[in-house]
Amino acid sequence: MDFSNVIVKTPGKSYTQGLTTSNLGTPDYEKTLNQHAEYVNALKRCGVEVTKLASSEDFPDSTFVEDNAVLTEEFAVITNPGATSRNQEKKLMDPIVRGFYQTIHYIEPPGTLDGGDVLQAEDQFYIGISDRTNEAGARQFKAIVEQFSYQATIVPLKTFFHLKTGVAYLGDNRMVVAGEFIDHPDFASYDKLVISNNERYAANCIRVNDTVIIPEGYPEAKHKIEAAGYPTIALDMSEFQKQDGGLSCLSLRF
Ligand code: CIR
Repeated sequence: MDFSNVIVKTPGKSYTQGLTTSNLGTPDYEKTLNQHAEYVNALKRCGVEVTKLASSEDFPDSTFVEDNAVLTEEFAVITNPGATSRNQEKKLMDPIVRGFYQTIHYIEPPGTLDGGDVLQAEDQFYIGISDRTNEAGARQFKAIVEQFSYQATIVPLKTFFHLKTGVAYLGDNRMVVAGEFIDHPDFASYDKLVISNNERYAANCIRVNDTVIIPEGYPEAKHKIEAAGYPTIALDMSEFQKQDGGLSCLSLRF
């Protein structure tokens, strides 16, 4: 989980009109910008170089850059995002990723794939099939990573929005799991930190170098992650949670 770079994107004013299923209300734009700035500060404290992209008003959800690409040590994949209003975000991300990578693969229609449905644990990928990622997209992604000697397992989702809404890899063979992933056979071989249902939003956390960044307000999750030996930084994520977003969605880490 060693990263030297991250890409983030400032939320535009249109962010408040983005996609959501949460019923938590409309985000406050000023508060959103402040929470995003705190997120960037936290990443810097973890020792990464931050590339900050300017906002794009045409794409209300484009601050959730994770869905546009999957970045590994050797290659990048530009996704084909599954939501119509988000699909062309990939065109904006492509030239940015080209600045960092020579080997770039693309998910092609009819395949769709959101980066939020891809979890990497060492040389193993998990690919969720969701409302955003279809089987054709998942199979394309699997074929790409297998060319580079990675393994990939396709995981059809039952209730979570994206795969990483409910599971995070912390390194050291350790997974943070919630909901349908707690007893999922695909994650049976990991040491699991189980997040209870009332704290399940905290399952979307990110390890960046030595630190685990977690959402603020989930004491049980914080305690379990710290007891496992990881220092944490807790961030107020209220305005991102309102748009179904979490900590992983807001950055590409590589
Ligand atoms: C969307 O519906 O696409 C955004 N409102 C939220 C995307 C969250 N991304 C993620 O979980 N990777």
